[in-house]
Amino acid sequence: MRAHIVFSLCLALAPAACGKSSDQRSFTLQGQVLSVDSARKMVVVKHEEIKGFMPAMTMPYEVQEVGLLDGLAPGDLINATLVVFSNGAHLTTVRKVGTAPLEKPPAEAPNPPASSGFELVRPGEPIPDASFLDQGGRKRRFSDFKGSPVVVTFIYTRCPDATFCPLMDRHFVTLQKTLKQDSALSGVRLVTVSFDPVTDTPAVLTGHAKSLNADLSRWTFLTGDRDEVDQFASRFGVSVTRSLTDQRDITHNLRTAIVDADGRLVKAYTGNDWSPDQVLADLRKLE
Ligand SMILES: [Cu+2]
Repeated sequence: MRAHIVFSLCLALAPAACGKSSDQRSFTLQGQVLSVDSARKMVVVKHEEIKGFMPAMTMPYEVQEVGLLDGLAPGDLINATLVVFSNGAHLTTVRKVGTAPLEKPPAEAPNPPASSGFELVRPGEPIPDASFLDQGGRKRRFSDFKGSPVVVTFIYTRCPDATFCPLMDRHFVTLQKTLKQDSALSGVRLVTVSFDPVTDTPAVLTGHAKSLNADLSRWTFLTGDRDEVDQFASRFGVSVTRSLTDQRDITHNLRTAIVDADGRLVKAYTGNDWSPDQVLADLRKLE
């Protein structure tokens, strides 16, 4: 959260210097490479606890330069530098220190598509299913939305930075308005997923929906089991880290995505610089 605020100030004052801000935080990340995706500058790492920052987990990480992935292969053990800034994180150094057998070689994995469960979904691929609770406390599965195109975003209601989660909310308010007026888009659903289930209970989400004048016949707010939400969100490229001492102290990036009526990813927007008009134009191309 602190990082959010620093980043916004920094954007306003000195955009060019932003990347070099001394307020960004660096951590040493040690782990094993599970997969490498040079086209997207991504590497999935199963890593140890990062003291004071995040527990051990498996997650996709972006690298600062694609060259950092040269020669890396699944199974490699690495020491890397993770730099966390407001709208995400990336690896700035990657050093191979060994190799070890992968726990589950892809060939023996139980599911033929052989994913670690955390790999990014690409356009055209089906969105994984997950179960949630909606703002009314009802059990919902993401697959329940099949049959309608969905615009989905990830937020938490306590986000203090007006250019992050609250901006996603405002964009969705704008989308809701147009979707209502444009009969060609009347079937489109909006889904906002909270990655802060500790705070964002169904009751809190109901209040949040009210404050946004959300039309609940079109716009659904979801919360759920933290790990399940995290895993679902990570498939869209969302990374969420919570302070070890306070689960509500959250650092996160942003992803907003269009999912078609068959439940396949159409497009994912990164960060906070997409506009409702862009999303509407992409929705109109669907049919
Ligand atoms: Cu936020």
